[in-house]
Amino acid sequence: MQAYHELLQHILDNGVRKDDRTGVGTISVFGYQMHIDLAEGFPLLTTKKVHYKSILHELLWFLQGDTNIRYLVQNGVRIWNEWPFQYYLSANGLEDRYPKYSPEWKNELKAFEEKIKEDVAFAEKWGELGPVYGQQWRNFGGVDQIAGVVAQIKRNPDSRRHIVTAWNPQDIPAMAQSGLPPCHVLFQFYVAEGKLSCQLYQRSADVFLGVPFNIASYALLTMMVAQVCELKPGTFVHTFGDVHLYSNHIDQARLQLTRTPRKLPMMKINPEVKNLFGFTFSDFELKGYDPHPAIRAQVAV
Ligand code: DHF
Ligand code: TMP
Repeated sequence: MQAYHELLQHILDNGVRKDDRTGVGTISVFGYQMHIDLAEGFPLLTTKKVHYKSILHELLWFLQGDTNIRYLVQNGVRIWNEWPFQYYLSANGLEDRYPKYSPEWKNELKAFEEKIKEDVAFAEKWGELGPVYGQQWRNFGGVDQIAGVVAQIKRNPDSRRHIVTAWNPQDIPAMAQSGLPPCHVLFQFYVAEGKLSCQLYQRSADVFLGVPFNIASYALLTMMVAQVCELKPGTFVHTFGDVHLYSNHIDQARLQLTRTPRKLPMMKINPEVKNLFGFTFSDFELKGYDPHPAIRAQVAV
């Protein structure tokens, strides 16, 4: 995945200093595009170990229309916990007692995760992210965009209207409260020569932590939609708005750039599944993933 390394290097070389909502600070560029050919293997980074099970569970969770972190937490996926946790602290006047990123904050986050796992009522109250991706994909003001786009690809593949949007202006305030307004905002499918391609517009992109997940997630979604529409996977086009490297991820990015990419893994999907909403975790098998070690970094909350 040379394209990802080029993006990291591009930001290091051309990024400008820019403050941001989280207070961490970034170097940032505006506007960038990558083309990833899905025939070359499954685009999971090999220059650091990426927790692909989180990506798969998150995608299945989106497709179910779920917006509560409980399913994720129960399956060992922690990537969405910090935002409802921070909302829980602020709603209960606990922000001063647990300063962001402090050891006490990290301990309390673990306790919060345990409560989400064990206590249904607590999870219903505090584990909800608001009307985020799952809700908008499956029920945007009553419209099931995912079912619609799949039906349309089958019926009229040449259409130029295969669009799904998570950006619902009326719902943005409710998303911002305990979750985040969508970062991967809009995607479009394209069919030509028996192949299904997908382009994503991502308005805001954390290049070190979020982007490796976003690439693999949309590659997988494209493969799944291709299978149920009896097409071959084509290209994933990843288009960015504000793509940034947080100031506390710069050393990690430089370390990653010293590493040589290895052969991409393959994703095997159970060929029997013909309904996009019928996939389960065990229908997927990642083969031949041999990454360099993980590189830890603090996510900006
Ligand atoms: N906020 C910010 N600032 N950056 C993000 O990438 C981000 N992504 C969100 C929600 N809010 C965000 C959802 N996706 C991680 C990866 C993706 C993700 C959230 C977090 C992450 O922390 N990854 C670590 C650990 C993964 C693991 O649990 O194993 C990594 O090293 O990849
Ligand atoms: P923002 O809402 O202020 O733009 O902050 C969102 C941050 O999360 C930003 O750093 C981008 C990052 N992000 C990703 O890179 N990918 C994702 O899938 C998500 C949800 C967030």
